[in-house]
Amino acid sequence: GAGKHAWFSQDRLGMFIHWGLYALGARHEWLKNREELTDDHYQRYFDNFDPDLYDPKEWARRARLAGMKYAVVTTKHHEGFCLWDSKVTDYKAPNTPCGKDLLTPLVDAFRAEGLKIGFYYSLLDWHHPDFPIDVHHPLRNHPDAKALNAGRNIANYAAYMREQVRELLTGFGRIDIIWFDFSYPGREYRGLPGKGRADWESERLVDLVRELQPGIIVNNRLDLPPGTLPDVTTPEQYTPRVAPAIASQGVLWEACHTFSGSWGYHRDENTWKSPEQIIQLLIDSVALGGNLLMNVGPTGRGTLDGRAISALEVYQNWMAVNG
Ligand code: FUL
Repeated sequence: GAGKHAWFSQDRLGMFIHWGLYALGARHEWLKNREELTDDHYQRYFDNFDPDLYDPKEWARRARLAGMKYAVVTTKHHEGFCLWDSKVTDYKAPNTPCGKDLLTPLVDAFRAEGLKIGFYYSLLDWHHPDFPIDVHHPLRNHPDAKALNAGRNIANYAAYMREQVRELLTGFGRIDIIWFDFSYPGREYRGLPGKGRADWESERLVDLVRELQPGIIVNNRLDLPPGTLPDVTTPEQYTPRVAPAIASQGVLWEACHTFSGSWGYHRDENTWKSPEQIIQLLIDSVALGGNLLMNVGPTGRGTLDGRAISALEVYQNWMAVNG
C-alpha cells in the first residue's frame, strides 16, 4: 500500500541502469535474441568484458544532480549475466577479465549520494541450461529446438532464481525496489510456449522477497494471480494520459522510458529525445501522480555516453530552477 511506500510518491524521478555484456555488442540489450546468437557466439562478450573506466560514483553523482532520488539497476538481464558474485553460477562479472563484483560498489556509490536502490532481475534467462527454449529464446528457430528442450527443467531454474534473489536481498543491505521482468503467459510460437506464474513460481518468489525485505516495493511483471495487487505498475515507453485505474486501489505507478531507442547501450541508434520531450515526460508523470524511471545504458568500458550525459543535464538544469 501507499503508506508503507510513501517515499516513492515523494521521490518521483529515478534512474534506470541497463548494463551487462550486451553493452559490448553496443546494439541493443536484446541482440542475442534478435540475431539468434548461440552461447558460443555470445561468449566473446563475456571473454572481453573489462569495463576499465567503470566509476559508479560518477553515475551516482550525475543521477543526484539530475534530481533523481533512486536507481534501479539490472543485476541480471535476459542474457543471464550477473553483475554480482553469485554463488550459484559461473556466469558473473568476477569471472570475466574485469575480475570483480560490480554491484557492491554501485550500491555503495548511490547510497553515498543519498539515493535509494532497486534491483532489476530478469525472469528470462537465455544462458541457464534449465531455462526452456520458448517464444523469446535466441534458439527459438533452431531446427532442434524441441529436442534441445527435452532435458530442461524449469523447476530447477525457479529454484535458481530463488537462490539468486536470496543473495540479492541479503547481501547488499536494505533494498528499496525489486523489479522483475517479465511474464508472457499463453502465447505460442512455432509450438514453443510462453511463460507465466506457474513457471517462475511467482507467489513463492514474492513470499521470499517479502520475508527477506518487508519494506520493499515489488513490481507487477510476475503474472501474479488475478486479484493480487502489485505494489507498483510499470507502463513501458509510454506515459498514461489518465492515471491507471489500478491507482485508485492504492497501486503506485511508474513509467519507464529511454532517452534513445534502446535500453542497453546502442552506439548507432539515433532517436535521442529532445530536451522538451525529456522535460515533458517528467511533468506528465508527476502531474498524473506517477513516477518516472529514466534509463541510461552505460558503455562496455563503464562510461556514460556523452548523449546520455547531455540528457541528464537537461534535468539538472531544469531542477536548478524548478526542482
Ligand atoms: C522489457 C525488457 O525486455 C527490456 O529489455 C527492458 O529491460 C525493459 C525495461 O523491459 O520488458
